[in-house]
Parts: sequence; structure tokens; C-alpha cells
Amino acid sequence: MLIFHNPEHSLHAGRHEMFRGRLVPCHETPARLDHVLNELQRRPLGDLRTPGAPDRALLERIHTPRYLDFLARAWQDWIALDPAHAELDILPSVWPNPALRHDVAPLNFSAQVGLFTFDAGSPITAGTWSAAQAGAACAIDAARAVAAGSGSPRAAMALTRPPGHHAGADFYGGYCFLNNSALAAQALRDAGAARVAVVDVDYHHGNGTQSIFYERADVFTTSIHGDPRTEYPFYLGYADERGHGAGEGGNLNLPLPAGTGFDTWSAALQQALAAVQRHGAQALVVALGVDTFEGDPISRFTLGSPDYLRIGAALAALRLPTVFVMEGGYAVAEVGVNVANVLQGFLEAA
Ligand code: Q9C
Ligand code: ZN
Repeated sequence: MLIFHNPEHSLHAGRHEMFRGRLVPCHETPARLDHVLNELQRRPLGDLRTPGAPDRALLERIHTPRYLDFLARAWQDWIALDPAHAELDILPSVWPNPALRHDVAPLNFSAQVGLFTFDAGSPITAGTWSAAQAGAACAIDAARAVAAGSGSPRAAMALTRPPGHHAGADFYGGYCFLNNSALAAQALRDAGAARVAVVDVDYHHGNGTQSIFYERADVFTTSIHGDPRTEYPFYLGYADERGHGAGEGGNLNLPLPAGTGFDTWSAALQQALAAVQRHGAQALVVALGVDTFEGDPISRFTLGSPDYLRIGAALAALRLPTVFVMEGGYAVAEVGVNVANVLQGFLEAA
């Protein structure tokens, strides 16, 4: 399969995220992707491609112009406050909770940061905007290649970071800035697929993707994830969130308790895939996080590396044009094997 790789991913390299009163080293590191590339050199699963320029018009179909403009100028505004900031990451310190106003954009830079994010774990660095844009271009190009009929089977992978599924129309968080999976889904729609499904298998609920498509009938979203009562992102991802308005019934959340193993997890996947078929999807986006792995340092499912082969095979059984988009996975040394296993399982079953 075609694998669109973002060589600029390493420009996004956060130093610290806030955890229990301390700044701790970021889990979402450039090394994650190096391990996937190494594994892809050992196994001939696809040809690597470099993406073209990001399509600003498509970015604006998923994200607001005001949010994109903020991301584009955040680093220069940060440096303008104090040149010494070049050695520091941008992290928020104040947020507008629901009792405060969201419709005004204060001139104060910290206030602007808080307006556009929902956690203190997603640093913006000097290269974040470049990396995120190239990553979005990977997802868009992968979707357009699949839509154009490239590949046999018709499948492609966007191998990129930072990840995307926690980012909404006008906010970042959960290590995500541009919603690559949502962009892939929109690109498939724009290329003619009347109905598209996003299946999110990352350990964490895909809150950004859900919120982007929540009132739309044309993109079905489903997510299998750690129960938000105990797991990030906490404030979304419950089973009673089923879509709204035209999107009523167009979202399916399958939260599972911490400690869930592959038998229970794969039964949830079958439920998700049955729902995708019921909705008549003509193309599939897989938000591919491998933080469901037993060795993941921030997650609590217990999938083993061979299980990822079976996930790939289950996805191939849908027989749909498929775009894989890289999301989470923080057991850095095993991320490569686990991602490659999904692709190998898919190709062997296709
Ligand atoms: N500071 C993805 O997997 N956890 N994002 C914060 C420790 C945030 C995960 C807790 C986890 C975000 C794409
Ligand atoms: Zn995750």
C-alpha cells in the first residue's frame, strides 16, 4: 500500500507536559515514527511517498480560520514576548470554563493559548505548525490516492505525527493540532464517496473527530476506547453520545474498562464494523492508535503485538477503500511492530 510519510514530523518536538504538578518529558516523541519507519524497512508493506503542499481550503472545511491563524502565528507571537522563549515550549495556564466568554479573543497571548486548547499536555514548539501542516497533507494525499483508485487493495497509510483525533474545529489538545483523520474523511467525501466512516481504535476517545462530524449525516464516527469516567479525555466519549440533528445516530462510542483484553476489545470492533456496514459507508478511515498495547505507559488495555495482525484482518473484511491515519502509541520501541502488524494483517486478508 502507499505510505505517505511526513518528513517534517521531527520539527514538532515538545519538551514537557504537565502531569500531577510537574512538568514531565513528552510521551509523543519523534522517535515513535522512527520505529515505524525502521519496521517498514524490514517488511515490504508499501512504498513511501512524500506529501505535497497542504490544501488550505480543505483545512478550512474542518478547522476554523481563526484557529488556523492562531496556530500559524503562535510561535512568532511567543518569541515576540521574550526572545528567551525560544528555549521554552508554549503551554497554557488559563482557560475559559463554561461560565466565561469564548466569543472574545483577548489580546493577551496566554489567554489566547487557553482559548484554543483544553489541556496542559500539548506543547507548541517552533516546528509544530510546519509538522502539523505536512501531517495534514499526508492524510489528505493518502485519501486522494485511495479515492483515485491507487493501490491494490485500495488502501493507503498516513504515517505522521503529531496525531490528530483529539483536535476539534477550533481547539487542540491530547498531543493533537490538526485532525488528520477528519481531513482524510473530508477528502474522501470531496472525491465522491457519498458516505464515509471513521473507525477510531486509539486507546483514547476521538473527541475531536466526534465533535467535528457530530451533526453531519455523511460521516459516521465510531470509537473504541478507555472508559472516559477514568481515562482521558474524560469529558466526552460516553455511550449515550449518538450524534445530533442530521447526525442523529451517526456516532457510536464503545467505552471499555481499564484492563480490557483482546477478546472483549475485538467484540467491540465487530460491533463498530457492523455499524459501519449498516450506515452504508463507501470508504473507511482508520484512526490508528496502538496505545491499546499492553506495554503502553499511559494506557490500560492489554493487547499483545500479534493481536494487531487480527485487527488489520478484521478491517480488511469490510472490503472498503481504506485510509489508515497514525494516531497514538507510546510504548515507543513497540510502536513500529504494532503498526506494521495492522498493515500486514490488512494486506494478507485483503
Ligand atoms: N500528562 C493520543 O493518544 N494524557 N493522545 C495526559 C498525562 C493525554 C493521548 C496525561 C493523552 C493524550 C493521540
Ligand atoms: Zn491515544
